[in-house]
Amino acid sequence: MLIKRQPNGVDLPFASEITPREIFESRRSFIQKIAVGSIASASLLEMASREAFAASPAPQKLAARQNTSYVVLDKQTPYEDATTYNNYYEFGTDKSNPARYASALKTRPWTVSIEGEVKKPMTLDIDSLLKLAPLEERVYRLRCVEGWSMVIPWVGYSLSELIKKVEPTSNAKYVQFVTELDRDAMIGVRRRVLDWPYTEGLRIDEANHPLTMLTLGMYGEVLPNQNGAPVRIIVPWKYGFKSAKSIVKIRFVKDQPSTAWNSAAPNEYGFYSNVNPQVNHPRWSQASERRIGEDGFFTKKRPTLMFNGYDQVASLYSGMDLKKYF
Ligand SMILES: Nc1nc2c(c(=O)[nH]1)N[C@H]1C(S)=C(S)[C@@H](COP(=O)(O)O)O[C@H]1N2
Ligand SMILES: [Mo]
Repeated sequence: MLIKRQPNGVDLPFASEITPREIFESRRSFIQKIAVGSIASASLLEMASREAFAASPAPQKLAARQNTSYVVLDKQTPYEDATTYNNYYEFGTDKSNPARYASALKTRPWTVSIEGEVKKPMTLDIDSLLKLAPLEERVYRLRCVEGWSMVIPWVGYSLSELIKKVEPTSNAKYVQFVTELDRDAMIGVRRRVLDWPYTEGLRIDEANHPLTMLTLGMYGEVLPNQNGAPVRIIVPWKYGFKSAKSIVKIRFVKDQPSTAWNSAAPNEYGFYSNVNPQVNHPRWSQASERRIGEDGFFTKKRPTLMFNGYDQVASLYSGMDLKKYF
């Protein structure tokens, strides 16, 4: 078996050799399997049991009242799919990598600093963020630019609740989200796939739209690390990459901020990145999508909806050519 020796001295098998499903099997059956010898090496056995513990900590409940104004009626994506098929490039570019490696990230203590064009800059820890506004459950569609989507019950509140506390100045035209960069915990940042730390941005009216959610949990529990613990943003009418994970800084700025994907490939990923079936990605169509968890060989793709079906945001873009501002 191929073992990659990590600089921190931990042996990691190549990602492709253990499937995400195995990680989420109960610790008992996982360890039983090791006992019957399907994984032979002693150091790997130790590593695997350690990882099995780390990957399934006791889930921490997060009570929230469902806000029925923000619930799509599509069938919810099974928890296992939503937590094992992820994009979080700081932990590797394979969909199964974040579930395997993100447990290395320490999500407490954690602070988010809110700065720039605001009258009241502040630094808030996670407990303060949990208390800042009543927690709501909202069931949102999220569509990745790659052509797949999920339906997830998120826990949090409108980002506007936080924005009004810091009192943006009249110069605050945009908001930039800067995410965590932990070179020890994040094995994916050893390769310069993107400019680290991962950054994203919104126009101030997009950030203030009630749909835009400061998110601390999902499925009634705190966010799993692979889904962006301890705090992320969810912008359901935009492609998934706008929904930055593990945020440490929110900057209010005058000019359109740089964002990781836009800097990496400006012709493929625009600043706006509204879900739009009429604007194809240069390398593929955006007209349809596959819903994770319900895809089989004969499953038909779903048509992709303008703004991912969130028509209430259309007025934010009236008068804009959305082919130009893609
Ligand atoms: N920090 C960070 N945030 C990120 C990403 C990332 O690589 N790093 N990937 C984005 C992409 S491309 C998608 S589709 C969503 C996926 O969120 P999910 O794994 O919770 O479904 O997270 C987004 N947020
Ligand atoms: Mo994505």
